Amino acid sequence: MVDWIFMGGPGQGAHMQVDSVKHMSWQAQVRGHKQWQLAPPPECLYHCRWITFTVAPGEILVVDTNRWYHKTNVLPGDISITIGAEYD
Ligand SMILES: O=C(O)CCC(=O)C(=O)O
Repeated sequence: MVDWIFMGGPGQGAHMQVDSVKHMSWQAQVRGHKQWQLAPPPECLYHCRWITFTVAPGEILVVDTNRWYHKTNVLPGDISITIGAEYD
């Protein structure tokens, strides 16, 4: 299983992608604010909506990044630090 840490300054983030890891994951926002955009997996493309939200320090996101396309953007004000791990 993969553990990870993402760090970046305002305006940085991940481009729209899906992952290729074994399980879904939790991601805890430690510092800074980061906007996420989730785009539905193909099987619910015509029924599900895009989801856009911001995570703040102390919040934890649980998402299957293998299925949901995702994109992130660190918001102005501080660097962003996120830790996460796969779980089953
Ligand atoms: O947290 C980020 O900025 C990127 C997260 C990501 O792309 C991932 O978990 O696969």
